[in-house]
Amino acid sequence: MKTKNDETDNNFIDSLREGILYHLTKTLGLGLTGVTTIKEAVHQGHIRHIYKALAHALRDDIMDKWIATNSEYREKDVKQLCYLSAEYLTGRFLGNNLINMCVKNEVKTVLDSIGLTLNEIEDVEMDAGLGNGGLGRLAACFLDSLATMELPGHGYGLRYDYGIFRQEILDGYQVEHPDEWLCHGNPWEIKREEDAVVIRFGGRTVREDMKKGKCKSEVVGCESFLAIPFDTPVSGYSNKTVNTLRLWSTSVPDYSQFDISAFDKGDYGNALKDVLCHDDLTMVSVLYPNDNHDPGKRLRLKQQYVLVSASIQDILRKYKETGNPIEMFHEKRAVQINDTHPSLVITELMRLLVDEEGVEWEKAWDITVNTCGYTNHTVMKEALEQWDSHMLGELLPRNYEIIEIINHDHCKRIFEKFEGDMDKVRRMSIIEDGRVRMANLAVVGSHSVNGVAELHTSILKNDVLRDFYDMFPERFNNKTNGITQRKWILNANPELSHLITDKIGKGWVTDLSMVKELEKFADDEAFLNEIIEIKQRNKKRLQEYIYNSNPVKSETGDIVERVNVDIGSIFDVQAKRLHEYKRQLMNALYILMLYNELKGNPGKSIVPRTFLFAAKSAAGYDQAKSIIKFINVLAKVINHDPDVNQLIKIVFLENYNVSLAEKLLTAADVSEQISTAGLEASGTGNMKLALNGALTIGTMDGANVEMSEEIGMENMFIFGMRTEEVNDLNAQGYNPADVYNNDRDIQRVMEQLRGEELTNSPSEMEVLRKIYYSLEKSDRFFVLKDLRSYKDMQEKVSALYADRMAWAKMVLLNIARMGKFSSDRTIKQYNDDIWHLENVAIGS
Ligand code: 26W
Repeated sequence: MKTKNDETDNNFIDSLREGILYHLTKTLGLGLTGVTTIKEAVHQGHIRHIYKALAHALRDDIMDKWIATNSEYREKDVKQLCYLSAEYLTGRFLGNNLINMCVKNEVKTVLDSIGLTLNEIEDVEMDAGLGNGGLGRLAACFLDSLATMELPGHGYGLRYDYGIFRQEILDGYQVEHPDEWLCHGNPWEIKREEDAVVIRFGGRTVREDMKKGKCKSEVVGCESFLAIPFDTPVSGYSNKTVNTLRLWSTSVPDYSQFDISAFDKGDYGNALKDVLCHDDLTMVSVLYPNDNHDPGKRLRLKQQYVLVSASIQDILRKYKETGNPIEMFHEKRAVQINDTHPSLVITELMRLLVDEEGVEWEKAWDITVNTCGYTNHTVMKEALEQWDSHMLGELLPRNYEIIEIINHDHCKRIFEKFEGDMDKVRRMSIIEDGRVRMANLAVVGSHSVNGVAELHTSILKNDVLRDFYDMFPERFNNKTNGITQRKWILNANPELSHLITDKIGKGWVTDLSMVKELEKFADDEAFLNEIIEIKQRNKKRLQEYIYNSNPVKSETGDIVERVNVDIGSIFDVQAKRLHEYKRQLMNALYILMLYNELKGNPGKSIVPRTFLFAAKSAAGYDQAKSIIKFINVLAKVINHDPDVNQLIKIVFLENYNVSLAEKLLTAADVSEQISTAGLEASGTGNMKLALNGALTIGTMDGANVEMSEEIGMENMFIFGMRTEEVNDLNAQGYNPADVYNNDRDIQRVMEQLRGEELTNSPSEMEVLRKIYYSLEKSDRFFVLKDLRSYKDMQEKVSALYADRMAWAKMVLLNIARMGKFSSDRTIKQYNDDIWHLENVAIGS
């Protein structure tokens, strides 16, 4: 197939048709059933086949560039980045590829000629949901930026057979179903059995001399099996670079055996036990659905080791093929550790260098530290990974031994540097109290440690990792997150993309700072009207989606009602994982206050609002699940109350994933970024929403702080306690009763949680009470404390929305000032400060 090179390319259209027909009849075998044309396939309803044939045809086109990219990296012997991440939340691949290959119009033309729309075909593809939330989606944005910026950077991860669970909302409760994303095959990946590697668990170490561990050792009596890689191409935007996402698989699952009821209870261990006959085979089977919470499960450790061991063996093998000496490894390869999940790469690289390559310990340590960089994504204590020492020692005896040696040297250095400060030694030790602290290992074994927003990095330096900052100040740096504008505007919001390009040209697609030029239209009413109209059309599409695809369902899954939302109302969106620190509960309590106010003042007129929630809760996170149920109880009450339901409505969108995000975020007027200050490392949904023309109501947390610096405080709705105030209150001791005893409206809301006013169902009352007690007892995340200032700020939001032009102007200023938040900028900073890769323009 020819490569597309100019605006609308008729040659490309012809060869695309040929390619689709070839794959339909031959690769997919429809020819055997008598199909000879694409139209026949359509008439017979083979839509999935059309999707797959299209994917294969595009892949053929990608393949030449992929081969060229690989061979050029080899020939030029350039430094390459290996991004290690346990999660990649890529979503669908078709859209990414159409955008980056610049062939969307051509594909539409072909589909149009056979009576299909691109949407129909796109909807066939299952999301690749190999991640929980922000961290996984960031990894996907980074891959897009690396390829677009022509940097040699590849992703390594795990090919989970089941990605993040599919969420259903039944009678207001979250129910989890296994995500069988591979059940119809995956046309984008290529299995590479020839690159399989052996992974070993268990056994015991023996060594050549008895000197404690620093010499060549061998593990005997272990259990071995294979990890097999699957490669997916990652195309850059409008260039010839195609990098690789390599995902490791260890199993062939049997879908029929999956125990869904155990899964529903959040009991992953049991749900998985019967899926596969052999424990080893389960290793890479299911993504752990926890975000910011680490239950320290053995299976998860095994998964992490598969990722780490398979990847670094692969990296080392390919490196050795270049003929470069092992001492130069860190000059030719960089490894970035995405949170601590892949941090065992440090000990695994040490093991391979010392035991397999015969490198002397101190030299190996030098190479390892210079190769690795660590990115922290959370300050939540319950998310910081710690493994039980016995478990780690039993599962990975040599790696554990290596940790002990690293820790011994490390503690000795602390003792020397800080003149015998044993408290400091204890705080910084990698092994303490029978646990291995992975963040400590990651910092000690990396030459770079970064947070993901300025505020987050300063909290790492001054608080969470303070001792480490004292010891290694030169290692710490900030890399504020970003998002790829190709996925989040160009693909998700085509109309807005056209408008921007019409006004300022298409340079913004690869240089987001150019959106600044839109500022000059801030008083251009015609332009502002166009922005409003595009938003209205996006809202209309979401309204249809809600009506058709997001009905309210009973416990048994029967449709109870369809919800019609008013596109004249403010679309107020909070879309992110459900976590107490993100404070979906504060949003819900505000809605209850608003409801009370409207009930108490019949005839009161407000700007109508639709409150849209989308969130998955970890399967075993009870409090989060209660909050989902509470939101849905409120929805039931409010949506059915004729006194208010013309003014406010609540919709909980089930199964939030990347594809739904594209529909939801582009239709939002208001973006809820209301975490307790100091706890959201960065946030990236905040950026997606602002770029798509939603105004932010938020706290001074994560990247909101930098957004407010760029956009201007006056163009956002910032409220609530600042990080220092949260810290002070925590130090003083916070009593939530002080808040509700002094605020009648909040007191009223507390009474409603405890009483029978909202529901008389015993199970619902139990949920509400649970929430009541969590607030009354500790209110750990200061929901009540910030509630009043949140409500006051929401009133300002409504007032502004009533002034159509003032609102639109602020929207425009938000979009125009978001240039900093492209992942291209983030990747450039990682590269300038940490990786030092050279740009490789393929085929020039
Ligand atoms: C061990 C369980 C576990 C699983 C995932 C612990 C921690 C995580 C992640 C680090 C949680 C996460 O996704 N963090 C988010 O990372 C985003 C990308 O940097 C940030 O924008 C979010 O603020 C942060 O919550």
